[in-house]
Amino acid sequence: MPVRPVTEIPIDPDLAVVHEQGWQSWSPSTSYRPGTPAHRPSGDTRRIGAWRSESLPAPDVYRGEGLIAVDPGDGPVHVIASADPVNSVPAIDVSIADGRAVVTAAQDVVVQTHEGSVQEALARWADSVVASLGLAAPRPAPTIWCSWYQYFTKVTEANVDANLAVMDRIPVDVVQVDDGYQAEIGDWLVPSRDFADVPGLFARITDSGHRAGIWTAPFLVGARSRVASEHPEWLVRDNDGSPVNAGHNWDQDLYALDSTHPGAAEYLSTVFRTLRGWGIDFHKIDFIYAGALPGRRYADVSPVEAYRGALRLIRDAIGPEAYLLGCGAPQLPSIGLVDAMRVSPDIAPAYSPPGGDISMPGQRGAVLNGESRAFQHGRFWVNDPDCLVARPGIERREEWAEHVSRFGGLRGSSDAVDQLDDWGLETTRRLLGEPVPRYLVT
Ligand code: 9PG
Repeated sequence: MPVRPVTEIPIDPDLAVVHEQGWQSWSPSTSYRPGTPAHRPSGDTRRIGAWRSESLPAPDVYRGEGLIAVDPGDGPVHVIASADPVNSVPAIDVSIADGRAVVTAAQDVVVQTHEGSVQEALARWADSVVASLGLAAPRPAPTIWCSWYQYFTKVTEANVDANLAVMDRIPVDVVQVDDGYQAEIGDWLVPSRDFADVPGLFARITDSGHRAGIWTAPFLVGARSRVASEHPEWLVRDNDGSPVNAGHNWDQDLYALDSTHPGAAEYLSTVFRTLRGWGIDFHKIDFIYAGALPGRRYADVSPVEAYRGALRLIRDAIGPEAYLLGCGAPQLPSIGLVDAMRVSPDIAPAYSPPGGDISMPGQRGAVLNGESRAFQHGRFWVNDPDCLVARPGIERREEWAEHVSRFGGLRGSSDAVDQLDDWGLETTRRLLGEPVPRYLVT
């Protein structure tokens, strides 16, 4: 669809800001002074894995995915957004020329003007979305312990058991096993070498009085997986017939599962019904941008329709009571379909992300997005700013704890419990026990 002019907003170049909404959890989302370059990916793998796969704007153009805001500096904030933000997420571009912000978009957008800060204006827009969709208030999140930020992919069954034995030191509802229990990306029901009995482990978690949580990346298929070799017909394809590039991680190419293929849909349902049968009722579904990649699918539906259909399928399989956390997730297309949403790149022991790429793990990017997406909390879902990590060795851990306290809807801890010193233990207890406000931006 051709790009069309939307509006031109006169700005004060010294005071104006443009606020970009990124596509998915890890996409940099923040405000820029006109003339300041926006964060952009270093190459194709980063573009696919953390920005949006289709295209990038010219270097001097600001882009919001379905949502952008212009604060002219001397008048109300303009919010420009998709007319149907859950189903259609056009890129909305802003370029600055002759003291004006020139807005263009490829599909229908609406323009709202609101007094107040950019966050307040975005909150008013989000209120209008909530009202038009008739969304119910999000369910409060349980507190969680997550294996990732201590053990990463090296986690073992013994590690989880060891933490379970001392979990009563912190106020945790859900014990969530992250990446590492599975043999391969896509083979969710096949255990890795370091897990002898995955269902048994989840039984021990529930027997200990905790709820059981699990990580999956349900729309990714690793090139090394059984699913990829046994069911090539389940992959989303490019026009030339090759599987679409869903990124690169775990030392392998990644493909996208075509959830509209009946076989793949049945497989997804079986996976999540099986996890439910293991007593799991907290699901962190990750890298789910892969479910909305453009490409050829079995059914003739748009990428966003396919994505929303796949989330509904997962919800049907996990049951209405299970708590669903999206991660690596397209933001606007997830509205109404998840309980909580990761709104930022990962926290990491190092403050600055590798190579300065703000979408990579590091406190800098996590804080940037956590603040920028505060308006979403309590409206679309519960915001997950990523886990608290409070053990010694976490760079600037006091600042991170402060961020989680201010911007954390979902409260998680991701340290080996016995690695926490007095400060770490006290801080973890305090933050997991704090009441979470209904809204972060009113
Ligand atoms: C498990 C992890 C954890 C973590 C998730 C996600 O851009 N990247 O290459 C990228 C890789 C991994 C990543 C985020 C971004 O981490 O956010 O909490 O579950 O997967 O592999």
